[in-house]
Amino acid sequence: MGKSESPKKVSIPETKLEAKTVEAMKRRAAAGTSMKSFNSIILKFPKIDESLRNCKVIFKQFDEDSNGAIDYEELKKSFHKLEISCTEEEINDLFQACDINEDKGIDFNEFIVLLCLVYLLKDDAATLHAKAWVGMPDLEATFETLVDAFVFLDKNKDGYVSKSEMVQAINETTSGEGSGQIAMKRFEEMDWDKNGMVNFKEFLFAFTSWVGIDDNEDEEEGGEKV
Ligand SMILES: [Ca+2]
Ligand SMILES: [Ca+2]
Ligand SMILES: [Ca+2]
Repeated sequence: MGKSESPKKVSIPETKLEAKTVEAMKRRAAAGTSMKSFNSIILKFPKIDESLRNCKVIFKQFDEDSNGAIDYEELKKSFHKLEISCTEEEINDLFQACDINEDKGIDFNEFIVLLCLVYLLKDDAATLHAKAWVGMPDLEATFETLVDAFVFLDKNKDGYVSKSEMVQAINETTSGEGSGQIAMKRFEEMDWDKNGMVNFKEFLFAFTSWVGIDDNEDEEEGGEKV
């Protein structure tokens, strides 16, 4: 468990990466969202699903030794090869943040989240035209949709989605009984650390499970299909 990590500060965003994510998200929020309702997000699920599955191609490129996980060295090399400009520290932060099960490898789910974070954070022309996205035109649109969806939910634009924001987003469009309950359930799924706030990373992880990326793998536990 005990990895040599920089000492944690006890300030609000847990890591530098999270602070940067929040900053980037606020910038995006200032530009507004094209989402009109929670339902419009749901309607995009199939498209997102398909597009994210296609990331498998990129994943395989990164996973040089084909062991089903991207280790730190593989990540570093691939970023370099794809001309994604990140400092060693940034790559390390991304790796730590996305290696949720702490097995020192980035599996496919974790990889999707990592890529999307890169997309959000590296918001400059150089990276946007990096080779990573070449041949995957849908991917950019998909990441954009995910950012857009988050911005839609984050009503007060502070870079986090709170429980009440989630409820508000859903109630705005759906007027049926029980929709509030669904909102709660969705929210609780997202809020891993149960602090009442969902950051973009948590949101992405929830998304990767909602759209059922795992389903096409050989082993399937409890099959949470939508
Ligand atoms: Ca590997
Ligand atoms: Ca992992
Ligand atoms: Ca918020």
